[in-house]
Amino acid sequence: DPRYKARDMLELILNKIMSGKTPDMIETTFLLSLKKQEEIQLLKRVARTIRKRHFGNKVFMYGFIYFSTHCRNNCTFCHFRKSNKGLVRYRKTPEEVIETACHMADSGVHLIDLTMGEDLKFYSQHENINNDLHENTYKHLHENTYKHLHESTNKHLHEAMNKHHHEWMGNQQPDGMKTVVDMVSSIHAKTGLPVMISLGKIPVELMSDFKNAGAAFYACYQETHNRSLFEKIRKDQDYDERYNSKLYAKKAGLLIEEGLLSGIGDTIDDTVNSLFEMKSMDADQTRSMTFIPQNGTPLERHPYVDPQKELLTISVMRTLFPDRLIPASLDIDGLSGLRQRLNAGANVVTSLVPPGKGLAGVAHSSLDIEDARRTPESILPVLEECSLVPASCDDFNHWISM
Ligand code: SAM
Ligand code: MD0
Ligand code: SF4
Repeated sequence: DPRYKARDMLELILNKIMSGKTPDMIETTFLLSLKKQEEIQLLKRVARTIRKRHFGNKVFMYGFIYFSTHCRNNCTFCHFRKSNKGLVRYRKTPEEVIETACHMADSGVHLIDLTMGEDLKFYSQHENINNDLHENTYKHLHENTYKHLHESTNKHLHEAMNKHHHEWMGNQQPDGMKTVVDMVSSIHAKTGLPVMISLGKIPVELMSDFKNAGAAFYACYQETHNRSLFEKIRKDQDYDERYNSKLYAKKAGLLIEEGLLSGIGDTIDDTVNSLFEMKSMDADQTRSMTFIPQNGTPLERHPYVDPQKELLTISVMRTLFPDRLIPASLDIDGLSGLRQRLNAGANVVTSLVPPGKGLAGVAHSSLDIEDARRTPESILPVLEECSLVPASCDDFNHWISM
C-alpha cells in the first residue's frame, strides 16, 4: 500500500532531521509535496523542535521603514511598479527616517530594515558605473558561487532608465547613494542597532561603504531561481546581476537575505531548486512570501494562491537551514497571520511598522499599520501563545557576529 510507504518515508526523513542532518533534494521534494494536514503538522512540529535547539524560545524583531516608494522598475507583482499610477508615492527625508528609526529602537526592535524602490533620486548617478568591477577580483570565490559571476551587459536597462529619468524626476536634484549611506550611518549611530538595506540591486562598489556605515544585512530577493519565470516577473532586469549582487555583498562582509515569492507560477521543483541555491550562496536569512495580487498591475486578476505553500516552505527551510534566520512577515496577512508562521518554524518577526508616520507596507500597503497592530507590543500576546519571547539586542548582535 503506497500510503503506508509514504508515511514510512516521512518518518525516516523526520528522524534524519531530528538527528541533526538536513534533507537532500529528493527528501526536500517529498516534504514540499505533503498534502495531508496530519503529516504537515508532524513536519511543523519537527521544525519547531529544530528552531528551539538553535534559538531556544527567542524571537528577533525587525522594524521596517519603507522610506521611498518611487521605483524605476516594473515588477509585474508589485504595487509600487513604475507604471502603476494608482497610488500616491512618498519619499521621507533623512530626518524623518532617523526619527522613526529611533522611535522603533525604543519600542524594542533588534534591527532596522531600510527599504526603498529603485528610486532614481538615489540611483541616477550610479547608472554608468553599475557592475563594472572586473570578475578577476573575485576569482577566489567558491566554485559554486563563482559560476554565477560573469559580466552581463545592461545596455537595454540603461536606456530604459535614462528614458524614465526624464519622466518623473522633474526638477528634483538626484542625490546619489551617498545620502542613503549617510542615513545608515546616522541610524546605526543613534540607535546602536544593526541595519538591513533593502534598496534594490545596489551598485557593487557601494557594498563596503554600506558595510562601513553600519549595515549588517543586504536583502535582495530573487523571487525565483527559474530564469524564465524571473524574466516574466522582474521585467527588464538582469537575473545574473541581481543574483551576483548578493555574492558581492557577502564578499564585502555583509550578511545576505534571499527570498522567494510563493504562488506566482513556481512549481515544487522550482522551490526545491531555489532552496538549494540558497544553500549554495550560504544565505544567512531566507524567506518565502505568498504573492498578493495588486490592483492596477498586470497580475491583478491572478488566480487564487494557496497560502499553505508559504507555510510549508518555511518549515522546510527550517529543516534545511536549522541555524539561520527565517522571517514570519506581518506584510502578508497582518497580525492574524503571525501565529501560523511562527508555528511553521520562523524565528524573526519582520515588517513591524509604527503608526502615525505615513509609512507603507509592500504586499499590503496599509494592512494593520495605522491601528498599531504591527508593533512589538501588539505581537507580544501572539509570541506568548506560541511559547516564545522577544530576544535581547545582545542575543541578536551575538547571532549576527557569529
Ligand atoms: N525595491 C526593492 C527590491 O525590489 O529589491 C526592495 C523592496 S521590495 C518592495 C521587497 C520585496 O517585497 C520584493 O522583493 C518581493 O519579494 C516582495 N513583494 C513585492 N510585492 C509583493 C506582493 N504583491 N506580494 C508579496 N510580496 C511582494
Ligand atoms: C517584510 N515588507 O519584511 C517587508 C519587506 C524587505 N527586506 C522586507 C518585504 O515583509
Ligand atoms: Fe520596484 Fe522593488 Fe516593487 Fe520591483 S519589487 S517594482 S524593484 S519596489
